[in-house]
Amino acid sequence: MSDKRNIKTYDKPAGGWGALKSVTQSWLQSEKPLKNLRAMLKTNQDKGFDCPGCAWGESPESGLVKFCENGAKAVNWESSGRHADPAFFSNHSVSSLKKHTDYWLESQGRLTHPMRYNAKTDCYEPVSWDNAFALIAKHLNALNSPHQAEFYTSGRASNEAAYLYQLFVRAFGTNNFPDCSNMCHEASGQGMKPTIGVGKGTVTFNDFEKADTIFVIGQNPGTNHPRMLEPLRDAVRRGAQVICLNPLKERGLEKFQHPQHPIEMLTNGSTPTNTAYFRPALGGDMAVMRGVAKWLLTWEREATANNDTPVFDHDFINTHTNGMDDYLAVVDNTSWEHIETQSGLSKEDIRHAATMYKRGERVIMCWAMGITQHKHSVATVQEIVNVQLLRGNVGKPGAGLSPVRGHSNVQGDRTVGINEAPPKTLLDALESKFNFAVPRKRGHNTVQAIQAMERGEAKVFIGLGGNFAQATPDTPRTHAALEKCDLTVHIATKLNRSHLTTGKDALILPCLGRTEVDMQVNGQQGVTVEDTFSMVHISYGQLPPTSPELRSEPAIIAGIAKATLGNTPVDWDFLISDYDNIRELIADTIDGFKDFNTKLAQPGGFHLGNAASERKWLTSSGKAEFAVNSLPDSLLNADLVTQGENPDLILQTLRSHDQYNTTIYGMDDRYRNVFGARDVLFVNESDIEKLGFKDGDKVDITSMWNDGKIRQIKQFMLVAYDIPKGQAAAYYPETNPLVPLESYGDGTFTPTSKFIAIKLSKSETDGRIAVNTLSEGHI
Ligand SMILES: Nc1nc2c(c(=O)[nH]1)N[C@H]1C(S)=C(S)[C@@H](COP(=O)(O)OP(=O)(O)OC[C@H]3O[C@@H](n4cnc5c(=O)[nH]c(N)nc54)[C@H](O)[C@@H]3O)O[C@H]1N2
Ligand SMILES: Nc1nc2c(c(=O)[nH]1)N[C@H]1C(S)=C(S)[C@@H](COP(=O)(O)OP(=O)(O)OC[C@H]3O[C@@H](n4cnc5c(=O)[nH]c(N)nc54)[C@H](O)[C@@H]3O)O[C@H]1N2
Ligand SMILES: [Mo]
Repeated sequence: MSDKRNIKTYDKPAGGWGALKSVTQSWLQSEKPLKNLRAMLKTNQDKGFDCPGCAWGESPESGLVKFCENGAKAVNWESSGRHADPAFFSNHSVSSLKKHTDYWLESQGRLTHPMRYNAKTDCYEPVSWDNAFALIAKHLNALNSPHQAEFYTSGRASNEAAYLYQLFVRAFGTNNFPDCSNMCHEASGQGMKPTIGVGKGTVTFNDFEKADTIFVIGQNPGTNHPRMLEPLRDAVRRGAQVICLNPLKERGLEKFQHPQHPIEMLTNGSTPTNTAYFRPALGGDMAVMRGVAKWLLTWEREATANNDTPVFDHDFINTHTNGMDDYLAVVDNTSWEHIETQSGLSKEDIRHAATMYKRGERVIMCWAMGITQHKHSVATVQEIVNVQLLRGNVGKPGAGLSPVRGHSNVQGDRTVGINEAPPKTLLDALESKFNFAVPRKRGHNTVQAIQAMERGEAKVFIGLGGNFAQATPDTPRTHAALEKCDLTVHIATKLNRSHLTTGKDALILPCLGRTEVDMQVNGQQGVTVEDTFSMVHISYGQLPPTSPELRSEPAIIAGIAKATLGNTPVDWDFLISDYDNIRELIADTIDGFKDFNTKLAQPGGFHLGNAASERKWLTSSGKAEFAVNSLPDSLLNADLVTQGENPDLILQTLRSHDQYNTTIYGMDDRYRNVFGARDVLFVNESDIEKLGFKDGDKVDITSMWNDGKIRQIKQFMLVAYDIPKGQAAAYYPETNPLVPLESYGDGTFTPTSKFIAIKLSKSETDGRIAVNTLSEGHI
């Protein structure tokens, strides 16, 4: 039976009335509409709080309303009036909670009390903070080696919390810092560091106003960075070019109408934000960029022959770069046939993109998960860098590289030391300041942490925020790995599935959210975050805490540290009595934070500095390096190629408009015309037919890998969609059971969430499954 329920047309532009309606709904559902409205108006304002949504930076102009639809959802979600309190936990055993969807779990509201799992009753029961800390200390101190514990961080933790956490963990003795960045922009840092000397974006907000050309590659800002649409739209208005590379025609990039521009709303008009839209194959962007370089080289040679203006920026190349000739040799050696097959674009399409690129004098290239979650992501990032270097588009106003970060402080967390492979300079600085033997051994990233728990080597898991069990690949394996632990601890705001994948002992430690007032001995505290443009600013919570039992993240970390290590290497209580004390330590040990507390007084915060943006290259040669990488022969796993196995489709996993990573706000994806469902698989109509199915059929999806394991999710509805042939798309995290743990990026260990080879089969029973049993149905 074909079931086309609720898949209807949404032809309105991004933003606009739809966004306003959605914001209103999230307000009302929060059950605290008036209080939250007051908080909303403080979002991203001076003396207000930093939006717990994405990492996009602010316009330096004040007075603008600086929240967006999805920021409003994030705020309302955090400041929910509902409570998952001790009574809730005594009514629901862990086994019974596991039967609910991720959406239902978080909808139960804010966690209010520290809770300890009791295996006998299969329930979480209240525990005092002191007993919780003592239990953690007992487990940690019983380990044979500090490397048997894993300390996860999600990207919402403030600089102060993250710094205290890394200090505690390193004083305990390990660099085991798996973090969400390992699954996110790892490839951006690893691609840029050896080439331009810094692992962060080189542009600031103001550069967007000066650019004449902006590339948006593998990113869906309409949903994930809505405030980015505004500078894109402004750019188009002043005649700049915006060039999108995305296999899907994402609504926010196609049309855009801003809810704060009433005239546009009334006329339902919209300004197109893209001037060209290219739809490459999944993983095809390196080939696209190689093709762009090939055209530039062709034109450069023609220009030389005809004595025309050169295409390359020779002054820049001669003064600032190294290795161009070797790079141009691989460009020459890459065939157009190879480029066309792998990119999914024709030589002519790429000529179009290259022409637009060449026309720009100041070009910014932005990218996100469509670039970083592939096997060859580092090489792809480096190819973007190469193309930018050829025309001197790094380190001048209006030009540069912009990996647009995800979580609101994921970049800051790395800056202050959440890093399993820390630079020597950081470790040396810590060692000289604190006088303890800092661990030098490289720690575990996310994939290695799961493998260590699976092997039984890692026995304690502590999560500072996030939802490790759902965000990570190979879901059943990851769950089993977590459940093998002696102790799992989650510092969290809301209940999620990670809390239900319990070790023998398990704790949930509820913390204050970014929106809440944080009172310590010396009064109300602010915390700092770093946005995607390396701007650091302070954030003050506005709402009263959800429960008097809540503690701040720094206070919880200090509590764990003191119970485990005593008052070494620092006086933990003193540090949290006033977060200025923590910031003093950051100022002394982390680059760019000199006079931290003083600088925070500047409205809008301060910039951490970026050497590459000043054309200072912190590489071993002292110059920007062209990277010489060959285009992969095939993007498919080599063993599958050898065995001659052909997938039905290549799947990318992505976010709907109604979710924040594993937090599901609702079951709609307005811009993609899906309402009331997440168990859908977007496929090109002709592929549906070719594979012998009909639009609306239910299918089981199996991924292909080389280890003989069967990874399958069931009962997904086929949706005929405007997607290139051979591709499929479906929502994360439901699709994570399909991603093999060993399928990760070269050098990055980032799961290849945007390139999964799959086969489809008709589901046995074809009836509609209840939406609220979704997650369980698939695992
Ligand atoms: N509201 C909201 N905001 C968020 C988040 C959220 O979940 N909800 N998450 C936050 C986080 S942590 C992050 S990292 C960011 C994520 O921000 P995005 O990277 O925008 O997130 P995805 O939904 O994964 O979208 C990937 C985009 O890349 C395209 N794509 C996929 N594969 C390829 C490819 O091979 N090549 C090209 N050119 N394009 C490709 C997809 O079609 C899609 O448009 O957003 C942050 N902001
Ligand atoms: N298949 C697939 N998998 C992916 C991705 C993908 O595109 N496809 N994307 C990857 C990416 S880019 C990322 S960043 C990761 C995200 O991975 P995570 O960062 O681990 O996941 P989130 O869903 O952001 O975490 C949500 C939980 O954080 C807690 N939380 C919220 N606010 C706070 C707070 O202020 N403090 C604390 N302590 N806890 C809080 C809540 O309890 C909530 O349930 O997922 C990755 N996984
Ligand atoms: Mo992310």
